[in-house]
Amino acid sequence: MKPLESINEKIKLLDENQADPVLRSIGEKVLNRERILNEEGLILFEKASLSFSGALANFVRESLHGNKTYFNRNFHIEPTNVCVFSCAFCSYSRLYAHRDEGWELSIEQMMDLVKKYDGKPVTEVHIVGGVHPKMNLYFFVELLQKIKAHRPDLHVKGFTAVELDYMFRKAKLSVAEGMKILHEAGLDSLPGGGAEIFDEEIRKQICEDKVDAAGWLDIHRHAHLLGMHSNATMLYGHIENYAHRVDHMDRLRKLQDETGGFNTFIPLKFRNKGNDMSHVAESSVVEDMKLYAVSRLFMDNFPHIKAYWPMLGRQSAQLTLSFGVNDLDGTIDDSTKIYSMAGSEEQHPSLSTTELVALIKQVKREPVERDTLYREIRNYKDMDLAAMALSPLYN
Ligand code: V47
Ligand code: SF4
Repeated sequence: MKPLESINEKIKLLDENQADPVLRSIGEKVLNRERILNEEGLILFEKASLSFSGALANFVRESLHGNKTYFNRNFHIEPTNVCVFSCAFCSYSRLYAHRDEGWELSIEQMMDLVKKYDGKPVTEVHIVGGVHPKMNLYFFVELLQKIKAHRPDLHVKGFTAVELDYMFRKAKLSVAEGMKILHEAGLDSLPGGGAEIFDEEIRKQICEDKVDAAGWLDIHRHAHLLGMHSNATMLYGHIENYAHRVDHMDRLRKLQDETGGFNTFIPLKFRNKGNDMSHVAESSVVEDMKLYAVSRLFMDNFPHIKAYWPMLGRQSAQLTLSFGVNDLDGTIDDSTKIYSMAGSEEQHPSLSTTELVALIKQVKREPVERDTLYREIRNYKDMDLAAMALSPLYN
């Protein structure tokens, strides 16, 4: 069979009803592993059936990772929810004037959290919180040094670009200088938070006063220049439209072309409880799956697409594994409040290794434990769930 005929056959298999020539040409590009343009991303959002985008996204996902679905064993530290900013979608933060309603952990308290995991097989701590006016760069340098002195092999993924931008400006340091200091103190990689939606008009309405798109991208660029990896998020399903999503992904794709430093793209579903945007309805499961599929198709230079189960709920997270997603983040151990406070169905997000492996096996994928940099630690494909459930190693 000639290559084009074979592609047409594949598209026919993807969706018998999909006769639209523009969609067919996008499908051909994807099957040939060619980059799709911004306007083609928009067409996928606007015109494609869920089955068409989903099947194509699954093709890309399986070409890159086969059946493997990654997860890690991790916990969070949220140093504080006191924040100088007041993003309209945030249910978690409290202004400094109301800090009695929130929490402010000392270094000793955070080290006690780290020590709680002594002897346990976690590989990553994710540090993220509000932007506290008094927790400065040197406070976090001390924390990082103490974590590394206590447990050198624990990967520290910490601080959104929003927290870093504030820390560096307050310390009167350039991004390059500030990043180097934190990296030398023990910061291994950056999480993807704070990106929200890059479009300036939308940003003005949902998070006006924090770091802008150019600043967010510049911080990640500097991290990549130091050899650090990072993730990127997109807060979706609120007042943005499809074009804003495509623009957001395009800016990330361009930086990734430049540096190659991003590991994972993480779409975060807007949850509407207890914040100033509670009047905005949450997106439907169909819209969620469509977004994951289009993300996989558009972000062709991002190796991984992650569904963050504490935000999405574990059932939707399982579904995403058929729509382009190949990573579910981690065990979490009920150590984050950002999503439960915003109304996620996961009010105490915690999954044992056995439970995570079972979730992945239920949808016939292959569970693979990874470290933060996606080095494989263990493949659970042939592990017996009943035996795992009885072992303290996995519960
Ligand atoms: O930037 C806050 C989001 C992010 C809400 O890099 C909300 O591995 C939905 O970025 N509805 C912080 N989302 C968390 C984050 C993250 C999470 C997990 C893994 C990684 C990673 C990064 O949480 C914020 C914001 O976009 N957020 N409030 C809300 N109501
Ligand atoms: Fe502060 Fe982050 Fe909440 Fe914005 S999203 S108010 S920066 S904690």
